[in-house]
This record gives sequence, structure tokens and C-alpha cells, in this order.
Amino acid sequence: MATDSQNNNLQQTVEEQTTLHRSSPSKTSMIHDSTSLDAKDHIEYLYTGTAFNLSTSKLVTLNRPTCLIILAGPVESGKTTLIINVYNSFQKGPFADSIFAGSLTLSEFERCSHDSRIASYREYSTTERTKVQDDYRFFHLCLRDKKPRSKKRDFLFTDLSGEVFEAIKNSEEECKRHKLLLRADHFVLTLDGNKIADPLSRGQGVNDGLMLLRQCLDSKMLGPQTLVDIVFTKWDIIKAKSRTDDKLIKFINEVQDNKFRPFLSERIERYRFARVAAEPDPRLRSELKPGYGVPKLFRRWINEAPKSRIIKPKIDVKEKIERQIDRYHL
Ligand SMILES: Nc1nc2c(ncn2[C@@H]2O[C@H](COP(=O)(O)OP(=O)(O)O)[C@@H](O)[C@H]2O)c(=O)[nH]1
Ligand SMILES: [Mg+2]
Repeated sequence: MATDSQNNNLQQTVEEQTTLHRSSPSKTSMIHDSTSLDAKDHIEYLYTGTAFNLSTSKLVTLNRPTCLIILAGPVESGKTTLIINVYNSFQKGPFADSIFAGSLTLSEFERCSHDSRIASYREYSTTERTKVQDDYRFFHLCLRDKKPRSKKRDFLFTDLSGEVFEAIKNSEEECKRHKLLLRADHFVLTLDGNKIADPLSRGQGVNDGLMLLRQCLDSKMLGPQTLVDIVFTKWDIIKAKSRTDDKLIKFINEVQDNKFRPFLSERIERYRFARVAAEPDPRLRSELKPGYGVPKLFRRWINEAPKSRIIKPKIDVKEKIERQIDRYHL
């Protein structure tokens, strides 16, 4: 159960992130005035839909069991583009057998996908870089199964800067500071396809990913039950490069079989590999479509849950609550 001071903080942050709108004496409020006494001081909270931070994410996590997906990887490895591609796929209709049922971070999705949307005006698209921030950032998606009368399910996706993971990789102390890791349902390690395509940086690209995973496991911030995905991003670049570099695909297969598998088999119950191209670069004239490999990966996140977590979510709402916002009133 959240303490009083946590509730105070939460209330304050929710208020900071909402637009407090007092209705002006317009026609509408005059109608209210004549029908209801309370309407005189009518206040509406309009949620702004920006990214959640740790406090505001409780708007979702205190409400329903929520699946937390941590996207981890170096700067520019394609973490934000991956989740934006998922959001954009839901704009077109059902995606990976799921239906979009809402999001409390809609304007954040829109803001981040803005660059991709106006790609037609530019030679190629790019996702805005995630800024280094002290607080965590989350995207929220609420989904339903395609089957009729299925329940809504909530998902939070981290949108953290690669610098955070660089620090975690290099320091046990820093790793232990990020308690959020203990709550992960899925830990998704992104390996930058652009770096791996280049013979000069591919070794380092792989080793950085291995070191990050090792640090999280050695520090016991991830446990054997955490579901881990190792994702080779920007597969369009790898494919294009492999036309002239015949060692590249062999290198990637060896990395999977000889580096990740022996290490992870001992420490993790379930891990998988994925190859995705969320936003292929049109200049490469790749045959891969935007979102290549994403549905398969996304299905794992929505269909598989860990047997247990190191930290169990605390949901203890005793009083009867009429409106969601009342949860945050003391
Ligand atoms: N060619 C190519 N570029 C991509 C792909 N996914 C992302 N990018 C680009 O890689 C850069 C970094 O992506 P971003 O998602 O911001 O990385 P993050 O720092 O890990 O969040 C951006 O310019 C993206 O447009 C992809 O599948 N193919
Ligand atoms: Mg980012």
C-alpha cells in the first residue's frame, strides 16, 4: 500500500501533469449554473498524455496488473523507434491479434512519431532522440484481445536513454539503484544493427550487450524468471551490408550460439532472439517493410508472462472507488 508521503507526491505530480481547467462563464457553464450548485466551481482534470514518470505510472499500475517491458540498450540502438512502430501499427487496425483500447500517453506517442509521419517530406525518417533525464519515462498501451468481451490489459514500456544503460553496464552500484529492473516482466536488449554491420564496431556492440546483461544478472536485478529478448535492430542495414560482407550473418549466428546461448542458458529460464527493422531506411531500398519482425516479438510480450517476479506489484485498494482520480485523493 502506498504511504501517505508517496500519495502526496503522486497527487502533486498528477496535478502537475494535468491541465487544471476552470470553466469560464461560457454558455455551457451558465447551463450548469442553473441546474447544479456544484457546477459553479466546476473543475475538470484533462490529462495531458505526456510520458509517465515513476509516480504517474501508478495511474495504471495501481489500477490493474500491468506488464512492464524494459527496453534496454545503447544510445541510438532503436528502442524508441520499436515502440513507436507498435503504436503506429495500431493506427491501422488490429495488430498481433490485439486491439488498441487506449493509452494515457497518447500525446507522447504522437510527439515521438511525428518525425516518422512527416517522412514523406524528407528523404528518410528519424525518431527524436530520447533525452537523458533523471526520472524514468514510460509509454502506456491498453490492449484487448480480438475475441469479443475480452478484458483490457495494460502495458508499460520504458523509454530510457541509452546513457542510463551505459552507466548500469559499468557499475554494480548504479545497476542496484535502478529498482525498476526488479519489476521487469520482459527485459529487451537491443543490439544496434548499424554498429554490428560495421566490422570495426561489431565486436564492441555485442560485448556491450553481454556486459549489460551480465551486470543485471550478477547484481541480482534480473532473475532466472525474467523473460529476456535479445533483439538485433535495423535488420535492413544488416541485410544490405551482408550483400558485400559475407561474414556478417555468420558472425551474428555465432554470436547467438557461442556467446549469448552458453551464458544465458545457465542463468535465465527463457530467452529468445529476434531480428527487426522497425523503420527501414528508404535510402537502402530494402525489401523489408517498416515493422519487419516486430509482430512476432510483440506477441511474446503480450502472450507470455514470467512465472514470478522478484518484486510483486502491490495492489491493495480497500475502499470502494467510483472514479479513477479518487484513488489519488487522500
Ligand atoms: N535503418 C534503420 N534505422 C532505424 C531503425 N530503427 C531505428 N532507426 C534509426 O536509428 C536512430 C536511433 O533510433 P532510436 O529509436 O531513437 O534509438 P534509441 O536511442 O535506442 O531510442 C533513429 O535515427 C532511427 O530513425 C531501423 O529499423 N532501420
Ligand atoms: Mg530513445
